[in-house]
Amino acid sequence: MTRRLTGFQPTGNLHLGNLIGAMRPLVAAQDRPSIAMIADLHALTMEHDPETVRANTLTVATVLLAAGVDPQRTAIIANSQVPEHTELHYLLECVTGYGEAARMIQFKEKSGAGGTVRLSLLTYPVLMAADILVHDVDQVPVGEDQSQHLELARTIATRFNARYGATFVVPEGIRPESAARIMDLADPARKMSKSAPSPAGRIGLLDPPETIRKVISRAVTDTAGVVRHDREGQPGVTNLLEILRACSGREPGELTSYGALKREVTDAVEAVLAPIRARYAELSEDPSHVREVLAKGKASVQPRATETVRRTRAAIGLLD
Ligand code: AQP
Repeated sequence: MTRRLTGFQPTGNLHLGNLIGAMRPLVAAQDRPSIAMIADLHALTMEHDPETVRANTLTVATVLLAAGVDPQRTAIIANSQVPEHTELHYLLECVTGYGEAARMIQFKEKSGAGGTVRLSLLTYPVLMAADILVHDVDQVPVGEDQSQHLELARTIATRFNARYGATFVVPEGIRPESAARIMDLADPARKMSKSAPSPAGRIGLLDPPETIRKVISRAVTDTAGVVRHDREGQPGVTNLLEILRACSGREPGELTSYGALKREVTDAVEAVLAPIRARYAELSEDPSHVREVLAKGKASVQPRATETVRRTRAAIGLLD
């Protein structure tokens, strides 16, 4: 059976895009072996506050549980807690070219933003390759922005296998059918993102209803005055329609005004987020539970990860 890995960076508050694009497809596919990985090591590639990263890691794990990820079926792990990720990272660096890493669009964008560029930002895609390959995963749901990194993981795996013998499963990138790309409500040309400078276009999964209502009511639309699906011509309205479809599970009926559309979207989003918020509040009463879930996730994936690293060390020429 196929094995999947879905990653989440603990770089800020999870939002509706993360839920619709990644968490719900993960929950829907829990009949197959899956890993939900919190990439806390990746959160160290940019300027960060240690306490914030630690707190965010626990928050992401709690939100995953609140959104329906079942730890009995899906291993929830933090990549920093499974040291095989970092060990494999180094071994994979030894088969990756500097030019390959420096060519990554995300590296160019983030390193061009000014300030000190951490070496880990350059090698981030190699760590991502290790995150995937260490678990013998064969399917990785990825958004467009990560497809170049997945391609590099495939290249590294294929090259290693060719040079040192069959060692890695070569993973395939998939786009789950149910995953829509949710755009920023204030700037529908950009995707909704944790790290957008302004929260005006983002619906946080734990935002109170009043904030959600305000953000949706101020969502950018257009002057056409017609509610229709037209990604090119009416990106804001189209984004609202896609959110409505994703949250209500049905096609919207006849909507005659943007006001009516926004009210429907607000109700549909609230119906999806209210139970997640409630479950999150319950889970937060016992923080040790989340720690236990992470420890259990680690224990369940570690035997396979240890075996992959053993295989890799042997193939590349290290002593056992
Ligand atoms: N707007 C989005 N619509 C649909 N899916 C999305 N994902 C992210 N944004 C959207 C998917 O969520 C998963 C986790 O994303 P991530 O934590 O790895 O970070 P990201 O892809 O870089 O998302 P963010 O929220 O924009 O984070 P920052 O701002 O920190 O870069 C992934 O499966 C992603 O595709």
